[in-house]
Amino acid sequence: MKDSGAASDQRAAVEVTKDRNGIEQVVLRNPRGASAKISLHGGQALSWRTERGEELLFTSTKAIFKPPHAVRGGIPICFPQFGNRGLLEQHGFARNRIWVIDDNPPPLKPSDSHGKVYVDLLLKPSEEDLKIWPHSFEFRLRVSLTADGNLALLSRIRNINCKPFSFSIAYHTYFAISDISEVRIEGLETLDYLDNLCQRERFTEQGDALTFESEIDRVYLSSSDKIAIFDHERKRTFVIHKEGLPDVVVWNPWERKSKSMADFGDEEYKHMLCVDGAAIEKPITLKPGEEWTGRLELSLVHSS
Ligand code: TA6
Repeated sequence: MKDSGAASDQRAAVEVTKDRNGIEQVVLRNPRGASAKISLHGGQALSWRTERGEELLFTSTKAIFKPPHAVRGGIPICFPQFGNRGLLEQHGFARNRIWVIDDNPPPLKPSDSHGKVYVDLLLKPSEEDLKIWPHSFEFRLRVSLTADGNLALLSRIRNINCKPFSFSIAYHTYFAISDISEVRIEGLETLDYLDNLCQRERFTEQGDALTFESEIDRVYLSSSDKIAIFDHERKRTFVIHKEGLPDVVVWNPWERKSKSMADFGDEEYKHMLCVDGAAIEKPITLKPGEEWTGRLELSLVHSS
C-alpha cells in the first residue's frame, strides 16, 4: 500500500480498518479528499466518494456483509466465470473469498502508480477452490484513486499452472443514480448483445442511446473502450474507460426481480444501474506462466 510522490500530501492516505465482522477494509483518500473503501471480502470496492463526500457507488440497504455472500453493491469481481455454469457458483468464487494485501507486488508501469493512492490485493485459490476449478492462478488487483478522484481497478491474472486455462471476468459495477428513468447510456449503439432474458439469444442494439423502461440483463459485445452513463437529473456523467475488457454487461432487475432478492430493497432498482467492463463472449485463455491484464477507470463528469 503506498501513496506515491504526487499524492504525498498529508491528507493522501491509506488506512486499514475492520468491518463489524472483523474483515479488513482499506480506505484510500487522495489529497483533495476524494475516497474509496475496499473490503478484503471479495477484493470489493464498497465505496467511491467525491471530494465533497458524495457516494457514487450503490450498496443495498439490505446488503449482507458476511462471507460467503457477495455484498450487494459496490464492484464485485466476477471471476473465474461470469454467469452460472458447471461446479462454480454464480459469477465465480473470487467475490466470496478473503483476499490479502500484497505489500510486494511485481512492478507495474509508472503511470499505474504516479499521482495515485492505491492498495494491492492478492487472491490465490484454496485447496477447496482447486477441487471445483483445478487451475492455479495468482490474481493481483490494484485499486487506485487518482489525483482527480477517478477510481481505477487494474487486474493481473497469472497462470501458475502446468496447463492452460480459460476464464471470463466482469467488474460488476453498481452505479448510484438519481432515478433509472433519468439515465441513458451512450457507447453501446448498434452493438450486438446477448440477452439473458431470452436465453442469451443474440440481438443488435438500435442506433441511439440506451434508456430504461423495464428489466434489462444483457452482455454487449466488442464495445469501444469508452462508455458514458448520463444521469440527467443529477447533471453528471459516469465515464468508463476500459482496456482488455471488450464486453459490457448492463443490468437492472426492475420491480419483479427486485422483490425476489432478499438482499435488495423492492424499490432500489430505481437508484442503481450495473454497467460492467467484462470479458465474457470470448473467454481469456492463459498458457502456463502467461499473465493477462485488464484495466477499468471510472470518472465523474459534471454536465450542465
Ligand atoms: O447480468 C447480470 C447478472 O448476471 C444478472 O442476471 C443478476 O443475476 C446479476 O448478475 C446479479 O447477480 P448476483 O449473483 O450478484 O445476484
